[in-house]
Amino acid sequence: MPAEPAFDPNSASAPDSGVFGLPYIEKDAALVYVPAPWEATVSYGGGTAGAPAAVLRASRQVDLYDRDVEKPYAAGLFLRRADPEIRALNARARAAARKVIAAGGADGRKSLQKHAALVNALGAELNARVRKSVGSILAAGKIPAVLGGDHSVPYGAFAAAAEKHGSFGLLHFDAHHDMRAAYEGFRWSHASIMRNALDDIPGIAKIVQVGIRDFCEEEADYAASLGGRAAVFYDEALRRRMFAGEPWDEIVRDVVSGLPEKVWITFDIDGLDPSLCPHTGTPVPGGLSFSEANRILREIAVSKRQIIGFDLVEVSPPPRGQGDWDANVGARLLYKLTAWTLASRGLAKIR
Ligand SMILES: [Mn+2]
Repeated sequence: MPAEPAFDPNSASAPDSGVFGLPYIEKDAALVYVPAPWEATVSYGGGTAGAPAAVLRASRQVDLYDRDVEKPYAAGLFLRRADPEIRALNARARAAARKVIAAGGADGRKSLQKHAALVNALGAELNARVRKSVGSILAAGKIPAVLGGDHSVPYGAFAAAAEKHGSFGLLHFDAHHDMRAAYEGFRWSHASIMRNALDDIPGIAKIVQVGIRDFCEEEADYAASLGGRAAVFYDEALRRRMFAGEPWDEIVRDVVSGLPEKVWITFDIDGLDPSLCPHTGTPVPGGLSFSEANRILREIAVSKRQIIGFDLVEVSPPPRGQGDWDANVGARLLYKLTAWTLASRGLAKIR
C-alpha cells in the first residue's frame, strides 16, 4: 500500500482535485476508474454519457470517513480522463441509432439495417477500447472499475477480467435482466449485455441477478435456460420474503452464497429505488434501498470473496444546473463499491 500523500481528509476538496477530492496519480493508486461516456443505444431517457463528469464533480462532496471500512481512500484511487475517441464514437453511434429507434427497430427496411450495422461496428470498437483499458490496469496489478455510460460498456471489461482471472462470477444489480437478443437490432444494446456476456465469455461461471422487476418473457426463459449458471433474485420475491418477516441479513447470505470466490460487480443504478436515480434511462418503481444494496456488498467482503473489479452504469444526471441528486447518489455508491472492493482484497480494513 503506498504511503498516504500529504492531504487533509477532513478538509473541503479543491475544485480541480481528483476523484473524491484526492491527490493521487495513477501510478500510486490501487484502484483505477475508467470512464466510458457512451450511450449509443439508450432506448428511453438519455444523459448517462454525462455521468463520468457529473459523478467526478459530485464525488468531491463525499466525506471520506466511512463507517463500514477504514480509510477506503488510503490505497489510492484514480479516475482516468475519458478517452476522447469514445466520445467521438458515441456521437456517431448515437446519431445512427436514433434513426433506427425512431422507426421502432431495424427490422425490414434496408436503410435502417445499414444504420444498425454502423452502430454495431462502433459498439464493437467501444468494447475493444474498454477491454484494452481494463486489461492494462489488470496487467499493472491494479483493480479496475468502469464508470458508464449505459449498461453496454462493461462487456470489454468482463472479457479482460476473464482473460486475467480465468473464471469468476457476476453479481448484477438491475431492474432489468439485460438478456434480450439484439434489442431493436443492436448487437451491443444495453438491454442485451448479460446475454452477450454469458453467450460469449465462458469464464463467467455464474451470474447472480438482484432487483429484477421489468423484463420480457424471452428474457425470463433465457435466464431459466441457464440452469445453475444463473440465480435470479426478483424484486418481488425479495419483498415477499421480507414481508413474511425473513431478516434481510439472511436473504443477503442466500444471494451471495451462490457466487464463486472471485466476483465482478456490475451495478446498474436502476436496480435501486428510482427515487435514488430519478433521471436514469429506464426507471422502474420498486428496487433496493441504498442500505440494502450496501449490506449485500458487505457480505461479499465478509464472506472472504474477492471483488476483482466492478462497474457502475446508467447514472444519468439531468442537464447541468437542473440538480445533482443522481450524480450525488452515484458518487456515494461508487465510494461504497470502492470501499468493499478494497476490503475484499485486503487493501482496507473492515471496521
Ligand atoms: Mn442494466
